[in-house]
Amino acid sequence: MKRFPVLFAAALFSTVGMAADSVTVTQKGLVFTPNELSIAKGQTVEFINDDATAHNIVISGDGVSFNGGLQPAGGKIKYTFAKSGTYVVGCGVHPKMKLTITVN
Ligand SMILES: [Cu+2]
Repeated sequence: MKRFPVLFAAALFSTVGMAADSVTVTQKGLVFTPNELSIAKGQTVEFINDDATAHNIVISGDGVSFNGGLQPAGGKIKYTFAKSGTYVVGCGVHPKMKLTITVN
C-alpha cells in the first residue's frame, strides 16, 4: 500500500524532467543534423559546432530574430523556444545550412 504514492511521485518527476531536457543539434559537414525538428514550447535546443570551421546561428520566425554571433569550432550555443510556432535556423556564414524547428 505504501508503494503507490512513491510510484506516482516518480512518474511526476520524470515527466517534468523530460520537458526540461534540451535537444541537441549538430553542425557537421556544413549540415544541421537533424535538419527538421519538433519540440515542445519552453524546450531548449543546444547547437554544437562539430566542424573545424566557424558557424553563426541565426534564428527567425514568429517575432523572433536571434543572432548567436560567431560560433568557433567546438562551440556550443543554447536557445530556448518560449513560444509555439515555426522557426528557421540558418548559418550567417553558410547560407545553404537550414534547419526548420516546429515548436508545439
Ligand atoms: Cu555555418
